[in-house]
Amino acid sequence: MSVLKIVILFTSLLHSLIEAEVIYNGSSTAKDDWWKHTAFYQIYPRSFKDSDGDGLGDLNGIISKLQYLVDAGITATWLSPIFKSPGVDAGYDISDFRDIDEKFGTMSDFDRLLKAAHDLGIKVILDFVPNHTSDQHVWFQLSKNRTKGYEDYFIWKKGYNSTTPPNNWVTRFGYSAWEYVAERDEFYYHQFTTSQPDLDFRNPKVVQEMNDVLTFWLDKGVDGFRIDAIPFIFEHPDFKDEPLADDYQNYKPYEYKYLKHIYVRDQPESIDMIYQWREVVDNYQKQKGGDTRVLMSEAYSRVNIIMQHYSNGTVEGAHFPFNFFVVTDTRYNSTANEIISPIKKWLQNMPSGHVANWVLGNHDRDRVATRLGVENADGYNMLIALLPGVAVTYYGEEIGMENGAVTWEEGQDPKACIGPKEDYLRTTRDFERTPFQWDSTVNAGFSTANKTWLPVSSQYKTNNLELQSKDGVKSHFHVYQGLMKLRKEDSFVFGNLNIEALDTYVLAFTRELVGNDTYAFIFNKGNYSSTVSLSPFKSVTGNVTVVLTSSNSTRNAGDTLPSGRITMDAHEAIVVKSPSNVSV
Ligand SMILES: *[C@@H]1O[C@H](CO)[C@@H](O)[C@H](O)[C@H]1NC(C)=O
Ligand SMILES: *[C@@H]1O[C@H](CO)[C@@H](O)[C@H](O)[C@H]1NC(C)=O
Ligand SMILES: *[C@@H]1O[C@H](CO)[C@@H](O)[C@H](O)[C@H]1NC(C)=O
Ligand SMILES: *[C@@H]1O[C@H](CO)[C@@H](O)[C@H](O)[C@H]1NC(C)=O
Ligand SMILES: *[C@@H]1O[C@H](CO)[C@@H](O)[C@H](O)[C@H]1NC(C)=O
Ligand SMILES: *[C@@H]1O[C@H](CO)[C@@H](O)[C@H](O)[C@H]1NC(C)=O
Ligand SMILES: *[C@@H]1O[C@H](CO)[C@@H](O)[C@H](O)[C@H]1NC(C)=O
Ligand SMILES: *[C@@H]1O[C@H](CO)[C@@H](O)[C@H](O)[C@H]1NC(C)=O
Ligand SMILES: *[C@@H]1O[C@H](CO)[C@@H](O)[C@H](O)[C@H]1NC(C)=O
Ligand SMILES: *[C@@H]1O[C@H](CO)[C@@H](O)[C@H](O)[C@H]1NC(C)=O
Ligand SMILES: CC(=O)N[C@H]1CO[C@H](CO)[C@@H](O)[C@@H]1O
Repeated sequence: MSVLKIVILFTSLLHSLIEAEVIYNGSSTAKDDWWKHTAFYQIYPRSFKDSDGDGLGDLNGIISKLQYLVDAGITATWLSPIFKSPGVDAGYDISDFRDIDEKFGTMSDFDRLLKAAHDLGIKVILDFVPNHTSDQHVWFQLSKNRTKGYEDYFIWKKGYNSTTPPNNWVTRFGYSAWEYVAERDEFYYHQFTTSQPDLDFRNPKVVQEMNDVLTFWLDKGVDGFRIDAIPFIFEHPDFKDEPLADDYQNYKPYEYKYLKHIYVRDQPESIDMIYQWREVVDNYQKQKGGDTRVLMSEAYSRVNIIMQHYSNGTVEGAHFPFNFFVVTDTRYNSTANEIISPIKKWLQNMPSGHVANWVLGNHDRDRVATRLGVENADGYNMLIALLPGVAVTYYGEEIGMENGAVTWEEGQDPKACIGPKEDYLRTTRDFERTPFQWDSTVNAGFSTANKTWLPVSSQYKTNNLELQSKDGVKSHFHVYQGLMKLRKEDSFVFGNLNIEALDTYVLAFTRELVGNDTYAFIFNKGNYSSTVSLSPFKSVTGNVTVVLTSSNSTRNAGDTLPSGRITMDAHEAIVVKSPSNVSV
């Protein structure tokens, strides 16, 4: 026997002694409210479907594709901003919170969208962007010339003189966060571009205005809000200079990372604002009835701060804050344990009685297939769909879309276009915002325009929905459809979670529920095959039956495998089931 074989034997012996840890006890309330086990699908309206041939996606385009969401198995969608905006920051610079931008359509288009979606059983969540307005917003115009009542809607501050701002704060995109306005002989604060002045949430009138905005859309019938950029809502009231970052030497003085952001991020008042918004939606439901209007909050903060978004023990906040830890803490070559670690981090820190959620991609991150490998795309879709709680899909992930190619000249993202050309490739978010690849026709079926707002990925001829939808083909899309069905099984809704690394790059978990089949998910994200045993999961014994596989797997649903010895090909992911075991 070779040394290698002995080592393997020893390792598998060791494994059979290990018992996978229960890291989440299933919740009996997991389905008592519509949002608790829903898969939310993020539509980036600019890039979903163009109905009028101008090269930019629009509301009528979305309406024309609602049936697609139904076919995919999706029951809730959230739309990135569609509000009136000069479009300096892809719609995150809003000039009227109560109107639809004409680029996307009209208010009556929106009303039709909402009705059509509801008729198909799809809930609609809107983006709520409280941290700032566009400088074109009438509130800013009125504040700029000190119209009575509006003087303090924004953060105005005297500088040392007209060229030296009140302090050293810089924007998220780099350079001073203060802009001088001669009319007031004051600077206004802007965390993002100069055309996005920050609202002053210490002014109760601003709080009321924004509550009224929420009520406006609730009256229209929307099902909730995704609240953008929570950490940036408040700044410290003393306006002191921020200190240098610990690793400031690595950055240029105008860059965001040059400073340690102790005064402009994660001020405790930001969390209270979430509690206050929760009250608005809860009171609305109490008065008007209907289903829960859900709040999902966006923040990249430390785990103890994020968990306060849910609740502080007495007051409830967001129904869930987006869980970005699996995104931020993993890389292409992460080991199984390195993926398990952020999963545990969330579940073990989440206040009891709350609902987890799993996110891998969005409009600010490289595409999952690009970042984590197209060969692992199915495995990752399976991972987030089968963990307990809410799953979030960014449009295109269900077909394994990769980053598009966009040149500096074609670029649209202000975060990158504002900076030097040589930094564009590193900083732009345009790559993950290219149009959805519907089919093999011109512009991937996205638009009939000669030029689309961002170029369609050249991969569309080989990777598009039409190809992946064909009967009988193994495809990312068919895997996704299978997942949306599978996650409705009681074991995935109510079951416990046991998770374990079975080899350096092989991650596995089970979902177990008394009286129901136990399901095991096994994902070999590594680039070599590996033989593993499910023995750490004590409710899995004997032979197991394959129920779903990644598209490149050579196995098929219905295949039988011995649970003690399963050889997983490189990048293969499978779901198997083991007959119900009453002793769980
Ligand atoms: C799950 O429940 C069991 C039995 O009540 C308990 O011993 C265990 O600590 C719980 N685990 C978690 C992660 O809550
Ligand atoms: C201030 O600006 C608003 C909006 O541009 C304008 O309607 C108003 O007349 C201005 N007021 C004064 C006093 O200039
Ligand atoms: C503004 O103040 C700075 C620093 O005190 C000084 O260097 C600069 O010359 C002043 N500019 C004007 C226009 O007074
Ligand atoms: C939770 O937040 C609310 C609203 O800010 C506050 O009144 C309450 O004291 C807080 N509770 C705890 C335990 O911190
Ligand atoms: C296999 O993966 C390892 C670790 O992720 C990496 O270092 C190695 O280059 C990969 N080999 C191939 C052939 O891709
Ligand atoms: C993983 O990838 C990163 C960057 O892609 C690289 O720096 C690191 O050395 C790799 N680690 C392994 C174990 O291959
Ligand atoms: C599937 O396998 C084929 C053949 O090995 C390979 O060319 C292709 O890139 C793989 N696709 C994915 C998504 O892994
Ligand atoms: C698209 O290009 C063709 C050929 O250059 C031109 O005839 C047509 O007018 C263009 N259409 C639009 C909408 O610009
Ligand atoms: C599966 O679990 C659910 C929820 O606990 C239970 O209602 C159902 O009876 C179980 N199914 C079987 C076959 O026991
Ligand atoms: C497991 O499957 C193998 C091959 O299909 C079969 O020979 C064996 O009897 C099965 N074992 C059990 C316990 O069902
Ligand atoms: C929290 C938040 O609102 N974030 C947004 C603030 O504005 C910038 C620029 O418009 C967006 O990129 C952020 O997503």
